[in-house]
Amino acid sequence: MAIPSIDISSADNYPKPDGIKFGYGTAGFRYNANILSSTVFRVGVLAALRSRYLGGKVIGVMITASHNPPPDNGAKIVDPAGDMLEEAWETYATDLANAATSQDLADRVNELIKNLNIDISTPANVIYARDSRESGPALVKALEAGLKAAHDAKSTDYGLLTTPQLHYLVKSLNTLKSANSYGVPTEEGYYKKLANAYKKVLSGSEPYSITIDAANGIGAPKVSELVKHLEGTIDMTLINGKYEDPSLLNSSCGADYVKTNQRLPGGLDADVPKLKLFCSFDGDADRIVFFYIDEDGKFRLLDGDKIATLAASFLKDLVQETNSGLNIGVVQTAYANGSSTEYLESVLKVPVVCTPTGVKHLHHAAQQFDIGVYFEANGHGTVLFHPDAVAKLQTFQVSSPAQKAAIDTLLALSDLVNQTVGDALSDLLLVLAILTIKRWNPADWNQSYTDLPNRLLKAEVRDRTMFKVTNAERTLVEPPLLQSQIDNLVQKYSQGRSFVRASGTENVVRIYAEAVTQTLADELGVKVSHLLEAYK
Ligand code: G16
Repeated sequence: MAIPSIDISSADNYPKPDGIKFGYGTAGFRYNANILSSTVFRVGVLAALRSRYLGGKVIGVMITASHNPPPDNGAKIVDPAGDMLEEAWETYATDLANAATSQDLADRVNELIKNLNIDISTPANVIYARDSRESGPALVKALEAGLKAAHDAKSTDYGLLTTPQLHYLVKSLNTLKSANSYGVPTEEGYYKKLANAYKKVLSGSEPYSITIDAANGIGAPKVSELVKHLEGTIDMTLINGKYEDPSLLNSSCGADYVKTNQRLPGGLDADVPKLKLFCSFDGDADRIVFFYIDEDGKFRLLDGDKIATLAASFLKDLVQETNSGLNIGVVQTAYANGSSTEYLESVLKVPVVCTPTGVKHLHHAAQQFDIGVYFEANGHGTVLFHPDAVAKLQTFQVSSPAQKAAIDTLLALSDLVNQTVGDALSDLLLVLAILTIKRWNPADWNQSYTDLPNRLLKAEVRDRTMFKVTNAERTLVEPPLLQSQIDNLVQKYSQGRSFVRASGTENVVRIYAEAVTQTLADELGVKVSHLLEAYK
């Protein structure tokens, strides 16, 4: 039987800009919004094909550029389980985004339909949402045009959401009325699930006090909504909550700013109380980092590594209490501070896996454990509870009240964390729950290990695609000789470590350096970045 082709002549309204090669990067397409509409149209077409290919499962599309500055935007596709798009399909996305003309695009689409044997009469189902960027509404129009062109895919606009909320909805819709239903597939259902789990974990405890820097992004109204459902179990103050003014997004505030600059975000008084807990979200609230001012008045960062170690240590104690034999592992990237890895392996005795940057890589590695904790140092991460591990806990024959309490807490935590992707709101509650139970202030949390001083820098180069890496991004294979030049520098520094990799979200190359003192880490970072001047 001949496979019917589809007509996407409306792509003419969204011509591809000349001279640009689009790539599906670390977290989807991410560019200046002015050049993105052709790509977003094609993302609509591909999302509809992906849904049909999977028999009509719900696929998500998020219009966001997360931590990037206000003029940027992006699009990423969410797979039915709420995780990131399967890697083979990233290649198809890049291929469609680079079709030069509408005819070329139609040919590539029809070829994909043929090669993958996609039945285009299968109803497609795509849901989408956007962050608070000014360019969002226009890009949503381009997406809708792409969905319509792809044989009128059924689609639902969820308006303004955080990225993790869209991931939650995709998974909840696909598991609706099934034995492993993930949650009620509404925004309200999301808040209720998190709030109920938090209240269960912390019944009767004093509310923890926290000030949240929402990066002037969509996390601001959404965390306020969540707090209403928490009914006084959290004492929250919000700063940088002006999401209605998109020009302020991520500007001198937010998780990326605080992590990279290792300083307080704008919007705080100079006279910040000591030992009080703060946190920063990024622009679409899929990342979170915490911080405080210590007794000597020094800024202290509690980043993704500190969240991972806090969670792993707490979960390990609980698992031991259950006597269930479940295993726990932690997944990190090359950006993980050397001290955190050392602490996990030597003190907590937890296995650590290192993957390339990007939640998609960490997520898959974490699925190999009964309980997999994954966090990038930048604060992007979550905890995965393997379905078999949850089933084991649910049916476990308990022999003591302590064992039962530990099992109940673990099960409540599996509801508290958004297991589809890193989620600033859910991670916030996870951390507050642990700190409350342990009765820890931020300094107690921070004392588990001392970060090796480090520096993160960016450099603009003429073509970042020439930087090819291996060994979970810790070693450059191209350009030739650059890695040996870096190695020569690193060996001169006590506890020195440095690597260079191309960003998959910004048009820069990132440089990470670590050494025994801050002065030396800064110096190593600057020297490595000087090596990159040859590639400008
Ligand atoms: C995205 C990814 C993260 C990654 C970050 C930076 O975060 O989801 O996994 O760490 O980009 O990636 P790169 O170094 O390749 O630019 P977000 O919060 O911007 O979506």
